[in-house]
Amino acid sequence: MEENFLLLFRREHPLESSVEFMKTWRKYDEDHSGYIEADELKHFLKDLLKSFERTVSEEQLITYADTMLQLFDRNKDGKLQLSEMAKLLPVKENFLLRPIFKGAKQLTPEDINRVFSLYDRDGNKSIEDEELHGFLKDLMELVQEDYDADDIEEFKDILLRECDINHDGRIDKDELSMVLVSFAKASQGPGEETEGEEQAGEGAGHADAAKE
Ligand SMILES: [Ca+2]
Ligand SMILES: [Ca+2]
Ligand SMILES: [Ca+2]
Ligand SMILES: [Ca+2]
Repeated sequence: MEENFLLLFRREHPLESSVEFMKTWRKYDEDHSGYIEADELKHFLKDLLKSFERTVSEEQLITYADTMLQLFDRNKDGKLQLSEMAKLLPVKENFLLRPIFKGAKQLTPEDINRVFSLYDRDGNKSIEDEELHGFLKDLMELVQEDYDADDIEEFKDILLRECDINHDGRIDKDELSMVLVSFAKASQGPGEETEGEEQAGEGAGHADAAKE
């Protein structure tokens, strides 16, 4: 039965990384609505089956798309958001879930290099477009289970505002290193060395006065 084939496929052929996932997402969200609607899901399933030399009738495809929606459309709005599609099309590994990122003080330059090359798939020394979206998706998955395309965009704005030092809309290695270090710090939770940001800037006039 093709439905079973499709479900098996997910388990046996996970995508290499979230970068590939975001490429696939962009390809099949044909109207850029931020969701995979039933029609788009049909195209995805059709191509998937075709890549295994299986051709199916239009009617069958509609049935499969329907089944997949029933299984993965958790909030029942009739379309797949990013986090729902991520369940249908899993990736091998979320690199950021590796233990080194959990309370890691000791992120080495090698760790940073490794993470960087995992996301910089085209090797042009920066993380951009789908690479950046893949990175954001992995980060997002660490903090919340349900998320959609808007969440990723919002998150992207925040990340770039904080970490895109040279304002080119991409993340280079130094910038990534900043993200990872601050992220590792945050996931350590409160404890040693909380650098409290105590009312910085308030009453700047006093500073001069205090300085004899
Ligand atoms: Ca769409
Ligand atoms: Ca949904
Ligand atoms: Ca790149
Ligand atoms: Ca940059």
